[in-house]
Amino acid sequence: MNHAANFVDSIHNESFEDRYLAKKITHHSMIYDHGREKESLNGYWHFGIDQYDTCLRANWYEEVYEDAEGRSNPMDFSFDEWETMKVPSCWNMQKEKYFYYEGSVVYTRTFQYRNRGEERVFIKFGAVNYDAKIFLNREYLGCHKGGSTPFFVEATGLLQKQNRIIVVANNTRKRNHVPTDNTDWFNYGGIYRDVELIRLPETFMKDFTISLVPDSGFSKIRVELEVEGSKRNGWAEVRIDELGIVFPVEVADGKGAAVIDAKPELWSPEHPKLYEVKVAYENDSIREKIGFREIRVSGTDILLNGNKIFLKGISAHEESVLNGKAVTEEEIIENFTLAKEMNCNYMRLAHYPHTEKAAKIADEMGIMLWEEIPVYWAIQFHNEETYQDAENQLTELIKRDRNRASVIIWSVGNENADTDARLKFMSSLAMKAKELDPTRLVSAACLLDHVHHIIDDRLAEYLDVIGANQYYGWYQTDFNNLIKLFENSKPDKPVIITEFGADAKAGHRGTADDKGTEDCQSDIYRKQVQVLEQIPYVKGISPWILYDFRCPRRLHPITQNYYNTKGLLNADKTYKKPAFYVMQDFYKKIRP
Ligand code: GCB
Repeated sequence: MNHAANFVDSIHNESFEDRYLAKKITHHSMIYDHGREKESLNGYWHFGIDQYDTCLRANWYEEVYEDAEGRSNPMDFSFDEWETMKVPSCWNMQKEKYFYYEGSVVYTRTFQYRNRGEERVFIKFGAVNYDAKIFLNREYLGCHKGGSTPFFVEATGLLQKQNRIIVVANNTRKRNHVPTDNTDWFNYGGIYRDVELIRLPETFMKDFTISLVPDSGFSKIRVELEVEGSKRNGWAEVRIDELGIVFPVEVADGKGAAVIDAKPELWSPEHPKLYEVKVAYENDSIREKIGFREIRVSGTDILLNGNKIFLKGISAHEESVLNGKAVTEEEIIENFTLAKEMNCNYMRLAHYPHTEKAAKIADEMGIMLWEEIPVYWAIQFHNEETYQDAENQLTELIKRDRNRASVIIWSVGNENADTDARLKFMSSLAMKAKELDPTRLVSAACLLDHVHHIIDDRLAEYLDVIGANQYYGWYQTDFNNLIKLFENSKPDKPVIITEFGADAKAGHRGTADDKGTEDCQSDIYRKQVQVLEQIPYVKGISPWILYDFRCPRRLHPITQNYYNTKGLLNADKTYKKPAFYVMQDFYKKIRP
C-alpha cells in the first residue's frame, strides 16, 4: 500500500472496500476443530466504533504513522488506548449507548505466542456478525461473510513473540445479505462466539466425518477423512475402545474412507448414548464423543433407528435478555431443560446456525435438532453472490455439525414466496445439503397458500420433510380454514408444523378474544393441537416459540414493547404462560 499517499487516498477512494472483499474466507479454509485442544483468545479486546470505516480506508492495520519522507498519517486512532469490549459478547449488551448501533467496529488486542513445536497455527472465530475482516501483524488475512458460522485463518509464519490482531466487524443489514435487511429478530453485533488459537503439525486432519451407514441394519460405521500437508499417503487409525474397535483407514492423495462392522448402542432422546472416538494420523489426533443413529423417512413417516417417531418440539431463537446472541452454556442447558419439562424430544433452532455448543449439549441431553440457515423472507434470490453466500453458510454449518447425532434435519430457509428465482435458489441449496450429508433429512419452513388453504410449495419436491408455518387463529383469523387446509392437502411426505402461535404478554389476562392476552394464546394453542393431532401426515410440531425475544418490528407499547411475545415463557424465562402447559399436556398424551 502507498503510505505516503495514504492520507489523501483514504478520503477520496470510494472503492476502498474492493481490495478487502477480493480475499474471501470461506468453508474451504475450515479445519476440523472438534476434539482438539485450543487456546482462548477471548477476553477484553480494545474496541472502537468506526462508523465511516476509516480503519479500512486509511489502512490503520499497517500502523504507519509517518512515512520515510516525514509525511504523517493523521493520528486518528490509538489501538491500545481505546476502551475495551468483552469477547465474546454482543456490543449491544455491554453499554446502553451501543444498544442500537449497527455498523462498522474495530476490535484489536495483542497476545504473546511461543512456539511449542507446532508447524501450523490457525485462529478460529466461532462467529462474527455479519462480516469480519481479519488482520494479523500488519497482514490482511481475508473477509468472512455470514453472521452465524465459524471461520478460520492461518497464522503460520506470521506469529512473533508479541502479536497484534485486528478484526473489523460490521453488522450493517443489507438487501443482498443472508438474512436480508428485514427480519423478525434483533440484529446483534460483534465477535459473539469464542476466538481460539489452534496448534497443529505440518500434516493434519482437515476434515473428519463419521456416521452409521444408512440402511445397513445399524451395523456399519463409515469414516471419511481429509488430510492437509505433505504426508498425503498413509494410514489413519480409528479407535472406539468401548466397542473394542480399532480400524485402519487408508489415506491416498489426502483422502481416506472406510466402512467397519460395528453394533453400537443407538443414540436416541431416551438413550443419548455417546462413544469416545479417537482418530490418529501421523502426528495429529482427535478425541471426540459421538452418537450413532439413523434418521430417514418412509412415506409420510419419520423413522429414528427404524422406529416411527413424532417430533414433539418447540422453536427457539439464540438469545437471552442478558447476553443477546452470546448465550452461555448454562442458558443453552436451561432451554433444553425447559423443553424437556414440556415433554419435548426435539427443538427447532431458528432461524440461523446457533452456537455449535447447542448441538453438543443436545447430543448429551437427548434432544433432536432442526438446524437452519438464514434464508429468511425476501432474500435476493436472483443474485448469484447472495446464493454463494447462502451456500457457503450452509456448507460451514454442515461441516461444523455433521458428526452430531442430535442434528436430524438441515433447513434451507424460512417463509419465502414461491417464485421461479426462489425455487432455483433453494432447490440448489437442498441438493447441496444432500450432497454434503446424505445421512440427514433436508427441509425448509414453507409458506402455505393462504388463499386456497393448501400446502402447496414447489420446493417440496426437493425436501424430505415439508416444514409448514401457519398462524390460523392469529394472522389468519378464521381458525376453520386450518381444517380446510388439511382437507385440501395430500402431501406424500411427512409434514412438520414448523410454527404456529400467538402473542401474549406475560400476566396479561382477558378473554379468548382479547388479542395479546395469555387467554387468547392458550385458546389458540388448544384449538391447534386438537386439529393437528388428527392429521396422519403431521409428524412433528415446533410452535413459535419457547420464550419472548427482542424484535425491532414489535411496537405495541402494552403487549410487545419491542419484544415478540409469542413465547411460552417470558423473555427472562422466569414465568411460564398457560400455553406452556397446553403443550406439556399434549406432548405427554400423544404417541412417542
Ligand atoms: C413467522 C416467522 C418468525 C416470526 C413469526 C411471528 O412466520 O417465521 O420468524 O417471528 O412468524 O411472530 O410473526
